[in-house]
Amino acid sequence: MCKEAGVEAGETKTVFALKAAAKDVKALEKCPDPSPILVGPLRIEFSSPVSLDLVRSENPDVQEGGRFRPRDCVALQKVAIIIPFRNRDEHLKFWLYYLHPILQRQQLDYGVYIINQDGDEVFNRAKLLNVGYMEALKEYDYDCFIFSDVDLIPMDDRNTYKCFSQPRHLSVSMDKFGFRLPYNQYFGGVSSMSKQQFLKINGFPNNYWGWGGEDDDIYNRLSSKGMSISRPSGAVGKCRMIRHDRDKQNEPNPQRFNRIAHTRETMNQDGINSLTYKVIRVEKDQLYTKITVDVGRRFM
Ligand code: UDH
Ligand code: NGS
Repeated sequence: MCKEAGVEAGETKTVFALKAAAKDVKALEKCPDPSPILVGPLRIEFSSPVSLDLVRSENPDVQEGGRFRPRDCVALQKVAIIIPFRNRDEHLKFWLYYLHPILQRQQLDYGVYIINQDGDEVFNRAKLLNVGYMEALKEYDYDCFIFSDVDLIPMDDRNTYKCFSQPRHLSVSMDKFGFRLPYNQYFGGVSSMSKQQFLKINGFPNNYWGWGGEDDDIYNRLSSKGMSISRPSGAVGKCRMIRHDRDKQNEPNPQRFNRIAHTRETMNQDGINSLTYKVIRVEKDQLYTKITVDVGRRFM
C-alpha cells in the first residue's frame, strides 16, 4: 500500500517536472526583429591573418558543422549559408572570423556550407550554389538560403543575412565599386532567396563555366517570374572584398553574353531540375560543413 503510494508520488513528481519543462519550451518566444544585440557599423580589415583555432575559440556557441541557434529565443528563419569554393583558404578564415559573430548577433538559426569544387576543371559558381541548396536541405529544414562569395564581408551587422518577401541582394555597396552598385540589375556577390523563390526560378543555371554572367542569368530568371530585387540601404549594405588575382581555371566565359540573352528559353530545362553531381567528401568542422563535389566539366 505504502509502496504504491510512493510510486504514485514519484510519478506525480515526474509528470510535474515534465509539465514544467514543457512550459519552459513554450516560454521560448520568437526572437525580436530586428535583433536587439546588433552593433551597427563594423571595422573590417585584412592586414593580419587569422587562425581557425582563434575563430573556433572566439565562437564557443557555434556547433559542429558551423551550426548555431539562439539560446533564449526562437530564430525567425532557418538559414543555410552557401559558399562556392576552391582553393581560397585564407579568404575563408577571414569570412568565418567576421561572419560567425555577426550571424550570431543577428539571432539566426543557421548553418555554413562550403561547397568545394573537386579537381581542376573550369570553375562553375552557379552549379556549386545549386549543389549547396540540395545538400543543405538534406541536413535540415532550411527555409532561407544565402549565397555568398567567400571574399565578401559586410561592414554593418544590420545587413541581416535572412530572406525577404522578394529575393534580396545584400552586397549593394562594395568597396571595389566605390561603395555603389556597378549597375541596377547587379545580383552578384551576396544574395538571399527563400526556398519558394529559389524553386520558382528553377534554381540557378548549371552551364556557366568560368567567370561572369551567371549572376545576370539569375537576375533574368527572377525578373521573368515577376519578382523584383530587395536591397538594404547603401549605408547598411556596405561591404569589403578581399583583394585577389584571378584564379586559375576561372577565366571570363566567352559564351556568357549569348547565354544571358536566352535565359527565358533555357531556364525551365536548366536548373535545379537538371542538376547532377557527385559528392566526394563531407567534412565537419566546428565552423563549417565542407562538401567536396564533382560537378563534371564543360563540354566544348
Ligand atoms: N571561387 C573560388 N575559387 C576559385 C574561383 C572562384 O572559391 O578558383 C569562388 C569564391 O567564393 C569567389 C567566387 O567564387 O569569391 C567568385 O569568384 P571571383 O572572386 O573570382 O569573382 P570576382 O568577380 O573576381 O570577385 C574576378 C577576378 C578579378 C581579378 C582582378 C585582378 N585584379
Ligand atoms: C558583369 C558580369 C557579372 C559580374 C559583374 C561584376 O559584367 O557576372 O560584371 O564583375 N556580367 C557579364 O560578364 C555578362 S566584377 O567587377 O565583380 O568583376 O558579376
